[in-house]
Amino acid sequence: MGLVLRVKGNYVRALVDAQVEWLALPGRWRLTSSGSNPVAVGDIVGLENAGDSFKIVDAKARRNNFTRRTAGPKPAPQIIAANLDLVVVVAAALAPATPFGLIDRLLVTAALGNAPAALLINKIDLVFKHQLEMWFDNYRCAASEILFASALSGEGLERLYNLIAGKIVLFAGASGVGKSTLANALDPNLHLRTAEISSATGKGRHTTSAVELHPLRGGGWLADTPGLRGCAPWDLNRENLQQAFPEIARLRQFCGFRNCLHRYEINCAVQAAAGSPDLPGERYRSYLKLLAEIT
Ligand SMILES: Nc1nc2c(ncn2[C@@H]2O[C@H](COP(=O)(O)OP(=O)(O)O)[C@@H](O)[C@H]2O)c(=O)[nH]1
Ligand SMILES: [Mg+2]
Ligand SMILES: [Zn+2]
Repeated sequence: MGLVLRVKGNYVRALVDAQVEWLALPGRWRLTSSGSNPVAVGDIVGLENAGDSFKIVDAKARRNNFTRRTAGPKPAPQIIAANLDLVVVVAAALAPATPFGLIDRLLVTAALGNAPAALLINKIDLVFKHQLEMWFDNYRCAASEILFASALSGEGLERLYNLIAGKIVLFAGASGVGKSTLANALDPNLHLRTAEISSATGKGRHTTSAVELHPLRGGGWLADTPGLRGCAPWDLNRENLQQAFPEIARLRQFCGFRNCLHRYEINCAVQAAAGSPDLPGERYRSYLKLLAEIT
């Protein structure tokens, strides 16, 4: 068996018996009419001996996945990674501050793929402590864990390290939030490329080209993703969207109508709670936006 660390064209880099090998994809996997990737980072592939190398014969069913929908007229699932112990949605407190909407999209994508998610607010060295409260107020119910850190000052890194040690972890977030800098701070052996924020646009530049699992000192694997500027969750529908918002999943049982979508229906417990600590206004707005995108 092999753990897929990286996918490049018709080849994968895989960990086989504690060795890293490049393996060719089976011919029948190369052409998929759906446009979906047949093998993803984090997949476990079955192998056969083939001379001095190995041949991929199959792939184990995925335990979970982090999959977005490609843009364009023929949307297809783009599996960014699979079999994750944790998705860390990385956001920046400033420079540039990550919009709530993108964080919510990433959290929903993780939930739809059945992957556990935590939220990490990086660059806290750039703001005052009291400015962090809004993140906590907004995401208290939404993420299993909210961490605050600074890759520059080192604050919060120990807690992050303890959370991800020994796990297969994906850092998901926009470019420029500090994913690569955080990874390097956690493990100085990684030497991932980092970028200055463009002074012209205030946005991060693309430096990470492909998703790749890197070994962490002390055990575990960390995938640093290319910046996800947008993220349309794959396979979103009216039912799983409500499940992906824990606040709404909890409140909906009190709505007057069983199939209430919490927009303008009467006797709606969700609308009634919107703006309260049970359902922060920004979270409710994200729900409505995502709901409007479902056709
Ligand atoms: N002030 C501050 N800057 C940071 C922090 N983490 C990363 N940066 C800077 O943010 C920029 C983008 O970082 P990078 O790791 O390339 O972001 P990525 O695109 O998410 O991988 C770089 O200039 C980093 O030095 C932090 O905690 N505090
Ligand atoms: Mg990066
Ligand atoms: Zn309702």
